[in-house]
Order: sequence, then C-alpha cells, then structure tokens
Amino acid sequence: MSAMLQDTNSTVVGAETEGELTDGFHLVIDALKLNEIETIYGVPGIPITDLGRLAQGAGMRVISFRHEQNAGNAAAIAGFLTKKPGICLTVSAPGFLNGLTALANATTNCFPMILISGSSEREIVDLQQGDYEEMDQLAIAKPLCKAAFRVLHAADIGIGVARAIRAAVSGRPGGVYLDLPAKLFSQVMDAEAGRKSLVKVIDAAPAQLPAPSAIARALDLLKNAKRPLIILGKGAAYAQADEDIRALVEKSGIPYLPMSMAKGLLPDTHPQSAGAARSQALKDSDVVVLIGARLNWLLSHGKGKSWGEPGSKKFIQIDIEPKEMDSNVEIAAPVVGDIGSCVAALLAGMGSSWPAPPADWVNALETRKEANLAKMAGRLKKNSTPMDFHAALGVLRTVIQERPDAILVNEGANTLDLARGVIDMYQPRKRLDVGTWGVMGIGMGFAVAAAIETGKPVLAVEGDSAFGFSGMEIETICRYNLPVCIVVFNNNGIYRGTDVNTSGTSDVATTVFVHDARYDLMMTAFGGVGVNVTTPDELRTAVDAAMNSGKPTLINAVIDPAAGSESGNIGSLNPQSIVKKK
Ligand code: ADP
Ligand code: TZD
Ligand code: MG
Repeated sequence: MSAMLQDTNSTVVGAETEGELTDGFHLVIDALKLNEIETIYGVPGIPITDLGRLAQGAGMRVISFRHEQNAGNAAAIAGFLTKKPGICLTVSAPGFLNGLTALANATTNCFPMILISGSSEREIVDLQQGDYEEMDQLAIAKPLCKAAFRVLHAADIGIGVARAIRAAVSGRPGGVYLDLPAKLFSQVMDAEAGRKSLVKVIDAAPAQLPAPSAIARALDLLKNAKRPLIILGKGAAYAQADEDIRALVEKSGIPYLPMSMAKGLLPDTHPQSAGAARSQALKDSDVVVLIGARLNWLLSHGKGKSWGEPGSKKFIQIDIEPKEMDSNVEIAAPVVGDIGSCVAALLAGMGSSWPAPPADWVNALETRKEANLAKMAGRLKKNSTPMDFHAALGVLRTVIQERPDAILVNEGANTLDLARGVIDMYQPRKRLDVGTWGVMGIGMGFAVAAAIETGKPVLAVEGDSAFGFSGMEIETICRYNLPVCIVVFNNNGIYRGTDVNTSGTSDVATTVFVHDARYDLMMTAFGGVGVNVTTPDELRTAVDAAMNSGKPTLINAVIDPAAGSESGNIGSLNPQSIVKKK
C-alpha cells in the first residue's frame, strides 16, 4: 500500500539557492535554526520524511530512532540538560501517539520539549472521512502538555515555532505540541516575505524576581530554625545556578538532601550532605527549604509518619510556579521566582555573617550518616556469586568516582533505588533517571541524548525489565557510534526472577523472564561490544574498557534472581491481595 502513496516532496528549491520562493519545509527548518535549535530527535515517514532530510541537509543534527517514545525521551532530557526545548519529530497518528508518552512525561517532570508532529488533512480529519493516519492530534495532545498549537499557513510558521519555544521554557518548563498538517509543508511563499515572517524569540525564559518581602519572610524563618534542612530538587539542577546554590548551602551551614536528579549539584561526599541520614533529616527537621522540589509522593506529600509529629514543620518553598505553593501542606514562606534570582536574593539578604545551625542538630545527622555509610560499605565489598545488587553497584560507584564527568542514566526498580543510594554523584546534571512518574523506558532515549548533547561518556544502569522498554535503540547507539556503556542488571525479571505461577499451568509467573538471557548478544548483532559478566571483577574490567574506549557496549551483569524486593524501595505503595483463593 505504501508504494501507492506518494511522500510529500518539496517542489521548491530552498530559499538559499533560488532566492525567490520558499516552502513550509524550509520555513520550519529556518525558524528552528534562527532560534539556535540544532538537533532533532525523531522517526521519519509521511509527511515529515523530507523535513528530516532537508534539516540534515541544512546542517542540523537529525537523530533517527527506532521508536518515537525513545526519540521523545531524548528530546525531553536534551531540554533538561540545555534549557533549550528538545525537539521530537513524528509522523501522524500512531507516530504522534508513540511520542505523546514522552511529551506527557516531560510536562510532568518540568522538562522543556516540543513534539512536532505531521498530521493529516484538516478537511478530511474534521469530517472524519478516513484520511491516511487520520486523528485529531491537537485535541488529544492538549490535556497532556503545557500548550498546543497548530499552524495552517506557511506565513505563520515563524510565529508558531516562536510560541512553542517560549511556552516550553518560560515559567515552569514543560512539553509543547506543535501540529503541522501535511499540506503546510508544500505551501509556497515568497522567500523574502518568508524570511521576514520568522521570529527570533527574545528572552525566551525571562528572569522572574522574587518580592523582597518574600525573601525577608523566608530569611526570618530560617534564621530562627533549630533544625533546618535544605532539599534540592531537579528544578534546582535545571536552573543552572550551581555556584549560587552551593554558596547558599555552604554559607548557611544547613544540612541538605538532594532529590534523585539533584544529586551532584554539590558532590554527594560534601560534609553537609544528609543523604545517608535522609529519614532522620525529614522526620526531625523543623524548617525545610525546598529549592525546585515539589512536595509530591516522592516527599510523602510533606506530611505523615516520615515527616514526624504533625505541625512540627514549617516550609520555605522556592519555585517558579506560584500555584505549587500550598499544594499539599501550608507553605509558611513562599518564594516565587526563578531559582537563580531567588537564591541570589537570599544570599544577598543573608549579609556577611549568618549564624551556623545548632551543633546538636548537625551532629545528630552526622552520627546517623556515618553509621549508615559504614553499614553500606560492608555490603558493597561482598564478593558473592551470583552477585547481589550491592556487589555490582560497589563497582559502578568506583567507576563514577573515577569519572565524575560521565553521565549516569538509571532505571529499574531495585536497580534504580539501590543505585541511587550507592552511586555518589559529583557534578550537576549527571544523574538522569525515571523522574516524577517512575516511568520505565527512558533509558536508551536519555542515553542517546546525553551523549549527543554533552559529548561525555554515558553509563546506563538498567534493570533487565527496564531495558526492554527501549532496548531496540542499541542499534541507534551503534549507528551513531555513541560512547554509551549499558549495564543490564539481569535478575531474570521484574523485581526478582524467582516468582512461581501458582495455577499449575506451564506459563511462567507474570514477573519472570527467560532465564539466563544474554542481552550482551543483542549488542554484538549491531557491531557493538557485548560482554557477559558474573563477578564484580569481571564487571569492573568490562566497564572500564567500555568507558575508556568509548565504544558502544552492553554488559550483561548476572544478578542473583532472589536478591531483589518487590517494587524496590516503594513496596509500601504496592497494594497486595490479602484474600487467599483456594
Ligand atoms: P524533584 O522530583 O527532584 O523533587 P520536582 O520535579 O518535583 O523535583 O520539582 C521541580 C520543581 O522545580 C517544579 O515545581 C518546577 O516548577 C520548579 N522549577 C523548574 N525550573 C525552575 C526554575 N528555573 N526556577 C524555579 N523553579 C523551577
Ligand atoms: N510500565 C511503565 C511505563 N513504567 C513502570 N514504572 C512500570 C510499567 C512498572 N514497573 C516499575 O515500576 S519497575 C518495573 C516495572 C515494569 C521493572 C522492574 O524490573 P527491572 O528492575 O528488571 O527493571 P529490578 O532490578 O529487577 O527490580
Ligand atoms: Mg530485573
């Protein structure tokens, strides 16, 4: 059937070559380039095949994936890493829907991205007459992103792209959908008029200064705290105000906790890090400063057992989104603005001397931290066969310690939760993971974009289930020869590989995979390096070789199938049947 369909080809020579006419294809590319967007992540097909082709021809980096969800995840994390919207380009209906999960996830995580999708003809879609890949994409995207726009006329491409960029990065960042119907691409207009129609966005994410009264209120509360705590979230990592955030933490002397993707904003080995005394820090603190972190499920909504006695806590919250305040509990001192401006204002307001937090509080956390770290050190050294999670993670902890500029991508359940605790991070925005939703499938998309956007080596630590969601992109990694080392923690399944089907039929249990699978052999199929390892020493040798060579590598790390626990660290969220049927 597809042979009978004609792809939409540009009938016009580019504006640069003839200087008279331009078309929708070229205007989209020119609009992106004018706004310094240089990379597109996507999957080709009708009606955007030529858009990718021409963008590549015009000097953009166009990275073709095997599935749109992975391209979308790549775009989203590119946005997080660069503060510029990452671009994902998809075909109509099914391609669009495949990209939509990533768009929704980006919005949930406050990552700026733009999903640009081709779509079918409006006249036919709106009358539901059955066009090729017919779907009312704009209506479907709208509730899942920050903003959604459709462009019908070539002359409006410039303003459409500009609106999409501004919507993605201003205020709370998030996902934007841009709908470009097939007919738009071949619309022709005068090249000079086309050039004039383009818009270079001025100050896309304007600084938002906090009110001086809000800063004074926050400092007043903080100064009188007996057991203050700072929590850094991924908004703080995104803001790229690294120096000032560090200065605020150090000048105040207050213990801090990094949320998962804020690890490394200050090195995890920093003396003020309370990461290893997290439970006690949350429970016993009296004034908590949230910097770019929401009081959502990841912080038990700011209340309940993990936060100690009801009413024992006062919150100072720094966030760009005013309606984030009081979302779960009362915020005693809301500081609304961008983190760079807010932290700078707090620093200025602290003056030249600031009282150190009470020593008994700092010492109590320090004692707990040392005890917990000592406990963990013993577990990391275990040399059991098969390896448990800690034995394998002890190796990867050293790898990152020795290569602090490498980027760590991490997903899974046990593989995620234990790696987060074990692997110290030393630099900002080096840990990329499942984020607010705890979504599986970000792995290979994040790994590709991390390598492309930063040029740094990437270590992707993946549960065997997690890896499967985006595993086909190892071909993409090999195709672009990216310095990505994937370590699959292979415990034969989801959480554990030891579950039993109680029905007596021959099907395996629902959480169990093929035993002793060799994920490494997948990598060799595409010319990458595949290694199977069963001991910490073998793991160490294989990861070192991969990180040193920069060659695409997949290491199948055999993990004891009985070592994990159901749902990793969040078993308490997992409803389980208490009714036993005969
Ligand atoms: P974590 O999961 O690490 O706790 P969240 O994703 O819950 O972090 O919170 C990130 C918060 O940071 C969001 O509420 C978002 O509005 C905020 N944010 C993102 N960028 C900025 C910025 N530049 N300035 C201020 N707040 C920001
Ligand atoms: N689907 C999606 C998109 N996201 C999810 N989070 C899940 C399903 C449910 N889920 C988890 O929350 S973790 C996980 C799934 C399927 C996989 C855990 O298995 P793993 O990790 O092999 O990746 P461990 O190390 O075996 O625990
Ligand atoms: Mg597993």
